[in-house]
Amino acid sequence: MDPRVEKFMAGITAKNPGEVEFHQAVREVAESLIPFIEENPRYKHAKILERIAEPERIVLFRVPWIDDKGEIQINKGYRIEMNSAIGPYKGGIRFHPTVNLSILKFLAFEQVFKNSLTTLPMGGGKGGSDFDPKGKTDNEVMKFCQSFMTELSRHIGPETDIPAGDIGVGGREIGYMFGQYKRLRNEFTGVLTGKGREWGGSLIRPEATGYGCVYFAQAMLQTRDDTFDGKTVAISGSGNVAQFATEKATSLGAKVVTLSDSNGFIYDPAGIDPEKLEWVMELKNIKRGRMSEYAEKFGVEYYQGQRPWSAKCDIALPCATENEITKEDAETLIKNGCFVVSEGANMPSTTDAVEAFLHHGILYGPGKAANAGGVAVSGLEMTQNAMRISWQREEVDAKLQQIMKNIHETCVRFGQNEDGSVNYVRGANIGGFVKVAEAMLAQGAV
Ligand code: NDP
Ligand code: 2IT
Repeated sequence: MDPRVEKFMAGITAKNPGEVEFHQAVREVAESLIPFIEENPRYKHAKILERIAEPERIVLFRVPWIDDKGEIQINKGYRIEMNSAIGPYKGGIRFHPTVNLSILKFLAFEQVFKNSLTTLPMGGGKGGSDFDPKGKTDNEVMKFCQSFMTELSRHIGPETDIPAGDIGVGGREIGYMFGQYKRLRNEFTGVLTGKGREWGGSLIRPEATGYGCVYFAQAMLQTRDDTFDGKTVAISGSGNVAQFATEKATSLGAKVVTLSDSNGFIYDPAGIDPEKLEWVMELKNIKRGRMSEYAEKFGVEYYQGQRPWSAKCDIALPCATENEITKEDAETLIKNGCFVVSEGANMPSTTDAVEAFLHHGILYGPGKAANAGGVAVSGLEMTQNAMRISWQREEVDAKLQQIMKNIHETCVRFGQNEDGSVNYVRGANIGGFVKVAEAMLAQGAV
């Protein structure tokens, strides 16, 4: 235990009582950064880390809407505008019943470092609502999105704050929110990313997070002269990130044996091939069904109420949600021979799970590096919108691959240990920090 970290964290805990996920995310970063800041007193005197841990602005609002029965429903709406030192606030919107201030602040905090790592000019933000899209009709989702955007539209804009998707927010929700923003402001602008292809969206944005997470794992494997070919992969989740991570890993010759949702996981020893994946995409994106139906359809095992980490694998790609890999899960993965973990989700590993990965020399890519492909292509969508052009699929994919390689190199530059191994946690935290810190120094005490 580093007493300097403990002192810093005591301040964070006192200022932000009860926000356990936020404390967890800040502590992980502080552990990497405080020794680095001690060596660079300019950052210390300017209290850069203390400032980064305090959102520039938080907007909290009521979201009233009318359900299909004519009953009024009330949800909470949030936007955390965390840091704008290197560009306008940028980050997703999450609709999930567990959404609260602590979760959104942890996500916004992570986003600041992640966006910096992409090399693109984007500050950090995050937003959302405790609205649960599950079981709602399209009409109800539209009514909710319109009400949510009615208030949010006052606080965002293509030069100010550009939201995108996250858990529970995909193409459908972005469409309803974009339509309402345009109607209120009478402006057709790139105020949201993840838009449809026909109205300003970028090719590869739907694929970007999952593909990017696999590209990052590929770069880590390359440091050991290894590839995805012939590997067994366990993936959690079955939403946007999990689907495209499955697609890319399979196309590189790996066998993906698990997918999950909040009810349980499926284990398919033959692998989730492209045909089965297409079925999953239809199940999840159109029918909005459950993974248990996969087990019935393809005659494989379904593990109710469990997460996929007991499945034997070489590579684990957590793509569902925060704290979904506990210390016990991490130990099980390691015992079963898993040696690569690349995080598609944000903070999916608990603090002691991360410690276990680092202790055992696992190639461990933390979310802020490994899942940065999504926001990176969002940045490319903003560029295309500003230029009023659209790039071809191959062009965007090539840029995404280059960005993930660059992020990997940054992690190596700042995270290499004396024995040549790489601590990607330290590398990502310091690599993401430097650009933001320099910009904050240049801009004075704001
Ligand atoms: P989706 O809503 O498309 O899918 C989420 C998946 O995770 C679903 O299978 C869902 O199951 C499962 N899940 C969600 N919450 C829980 C929970 N509390 N417990 C167990 N399973 C859960 O979201 P995305 O795929 O977009 O996001 C997945 C992760 O990736 C999140 O951590 C997100 O922050 C992160 N991320 C997303 C990016 C993007 O571009 N979309 C970019 C970078 C990171 P169910 O259907 O049962 O809820
Ligand atoms: O966590 C994330 O990086 C996202 N949900 C994507 C953010 C974005 O602005 O594309």
